[in-house]
Amino acid sequence: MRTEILEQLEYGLGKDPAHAQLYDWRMAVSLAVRKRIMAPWFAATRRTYDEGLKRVYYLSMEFLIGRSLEDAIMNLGLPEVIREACEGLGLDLRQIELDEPDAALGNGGLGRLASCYLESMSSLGCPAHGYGIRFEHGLFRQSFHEGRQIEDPEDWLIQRHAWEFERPEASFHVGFGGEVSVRDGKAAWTPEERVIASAYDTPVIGWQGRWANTLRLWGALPESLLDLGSFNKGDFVGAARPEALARTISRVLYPDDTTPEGKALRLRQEYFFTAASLGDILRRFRTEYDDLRILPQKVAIQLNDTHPAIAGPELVRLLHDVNGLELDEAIECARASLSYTNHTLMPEALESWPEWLMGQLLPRHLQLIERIDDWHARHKPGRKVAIRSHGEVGMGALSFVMAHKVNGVSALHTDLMKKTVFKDFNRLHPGRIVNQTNGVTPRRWLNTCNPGLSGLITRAIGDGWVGDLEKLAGLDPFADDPGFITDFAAVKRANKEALACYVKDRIGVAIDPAAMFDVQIKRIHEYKRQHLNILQAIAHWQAIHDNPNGDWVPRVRFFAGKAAPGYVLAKEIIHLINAVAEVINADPVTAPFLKVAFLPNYNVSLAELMIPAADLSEQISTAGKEASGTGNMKLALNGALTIGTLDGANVEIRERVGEENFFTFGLTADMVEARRAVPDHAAEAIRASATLGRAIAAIDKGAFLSRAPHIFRPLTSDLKSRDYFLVCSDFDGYAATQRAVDEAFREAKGWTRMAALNTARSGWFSSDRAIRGYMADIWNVKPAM
Ligand code: F58
Repeated sequence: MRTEILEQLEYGLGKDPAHAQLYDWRMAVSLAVRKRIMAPWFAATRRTYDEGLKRVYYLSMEFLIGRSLEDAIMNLGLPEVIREACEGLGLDLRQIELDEPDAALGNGGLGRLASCYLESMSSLGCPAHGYGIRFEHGLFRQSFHEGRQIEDPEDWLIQRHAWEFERPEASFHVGFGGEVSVRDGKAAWTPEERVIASAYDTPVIGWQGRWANTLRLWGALPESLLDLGSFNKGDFVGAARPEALARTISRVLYPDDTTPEGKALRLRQEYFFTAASLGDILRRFRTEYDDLRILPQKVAIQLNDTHPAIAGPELVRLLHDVNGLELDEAIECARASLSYTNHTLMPEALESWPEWLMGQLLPRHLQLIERIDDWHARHKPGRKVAIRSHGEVGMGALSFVMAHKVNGVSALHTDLMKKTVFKDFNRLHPGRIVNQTNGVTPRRWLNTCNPGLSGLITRAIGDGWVGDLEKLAGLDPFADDPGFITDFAAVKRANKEALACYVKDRIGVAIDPAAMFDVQIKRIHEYKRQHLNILQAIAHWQAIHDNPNGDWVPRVRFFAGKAAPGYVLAKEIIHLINAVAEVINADPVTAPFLKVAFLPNYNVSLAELMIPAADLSEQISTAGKEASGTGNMKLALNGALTIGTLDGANVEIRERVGEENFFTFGLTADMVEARRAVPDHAAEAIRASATLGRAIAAIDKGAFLSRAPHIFRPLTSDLKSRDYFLVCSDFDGYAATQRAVDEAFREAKGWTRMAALNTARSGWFSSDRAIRGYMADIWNVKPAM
């Protein structure tokens, strides 16, 4: 391995070892590791062809990958070999691993789920491709200036990406605009404009290196790089226009779509990667089979949310317009191949496109959507559901109609889907909606990120759990083994010390690793209610002040997460948390008992540091709003206890870990609507809770930003009036439950026992289990291993 690394450095990168920098060594090590992936990768592809195996295609606008080197080393079983080789070369492997930038081609849970699922498909030997966009700039970099969020562009591709293979030979022309004409009774679309989708492949190696699938990301290029006419006239900027326009499509993840230009770009991105992926899927299919009607027997295409929903009409176009299948046959064939995962019930997040925009960019698709609506109405006459209505194309409805299975991501979410957004569709198509509760890969989210706990588990029950997480159940009896509990607590303590060092280093706040580490890490959103958490922190701080000699349980309240750049209230929540943190962290009276730390730039790598160090996991969304959550699973798996509402997968986590090992509070999904209907529910809740009233009053009086007390007014007045997410109504229940958490934490042994039981009973939340569910219930695919 040492020779291999040197060879990569010298001959692959052209670098003299005497002058190599950390980046060069990281590239050399990565390329040496990557080489070991080639044999299983080729073998998997060959087997899939040789045995005519059915393939899964996972279409996702987002893949939140994080770093890859450590994951690859672990899955290939190479940690010892690489460590020794690095030592022999005088290199620190950890330092090399940490030098890798995160690939952050996603916003949050949805994108991270896609990455966990790709890893599980490889680990299980499910023949699959992931398809997405190779964004040049991933999710923005977050920093704070005077407590406010600042966004800077992220530039992970400034350095060479070690894991990808450019495939200029695999490219597709993707059209936009233009006209539809009828020739010989057949519709033909002549786009006005075309861009090239060019492929970049990354192998995804599974556990124990036995199988590897491909993540194929598309980059956008112009058909012609330069407008030579303009160039020769001296208009150099104009000459580069075609290139700039085309490349914009794969430039930035989820651009601001509040402007008409932004909205059109998003639709272009969606069609761009969907069309290229379907083109590629049919090309591959045609190398093996002639009859497109057997497509559903050989191909399962999963739509990760509605972002690739245009796949429905695009596949119909390819089958009907281009390949001559009858329209009904084309629709049936497409439907039998497609399935759709819904990740949200929030009406504002359900995509729809104005017909005029779709007609402009994708005229043939708009026509086909009308035909699909007609076809649907013919099959279900007299029903009022339609994809097109009020001048808009509903992408949820389109996905539903064009999928043979539609799934939710937790039991509660699936149930609510049937009762709310897809109520009418569900009545028309009973049985189409199924549930697949989310899962997370145990390789990254326990084995790799928490080596201390992994080692302890392996010493207790062997190492089979990494490939079969339900084996963690074998830990249950160890929860009553004092030696195991002592070791479990020692591992947690060491992880907390590591995080404490990072916090001191990064934001200069000194924290005590003996304190309870209370973490809320996720996107900042009103429904996730970070403001409920900080309000209770304020109340807690005030209570300590009232009685500084009280027997308080020391706590550090951690926050991390990004707000969408255009989401004003979410950014205000960040500002408030930072302002509160500044005051509390500077208060000598409360210092022994309370600190608040908002860590900037939350990403996969920071999650890998925070999750193993957490004692308490905050999962406090308004019931009915969080589709599932996956951070909740990662935290429970790593031995954090949850304080949570009965929302998303919290419900299933609680069922499995036991309600006595879970802190539940708050309105249930059934109660939420009724509560919202109570006139002045917020004012009533504030009147009933002196603690809450006092906390809000402190914000209003400028206790946290004396120079500009009005700054948080929009937030507090919303809380006092509309309070759509019922922060006030849930406050007292939350505060009381936090006191119960404190009491439990005092009993260190009892707490660790509960933590260990959370780990032991979280095995079901593996993405391997989830993927087996998709394979059996949706894709009809058998594992190749
Ligand atoms: C998340 N959705 C859900 N959307 O909120 C979460 O409950 C669930 O666990 C997770 O999906 C996986 O199923 C989510 O992350 C997004 O990131 C959107 C992507 C498109 C732009 C707007 C955000």
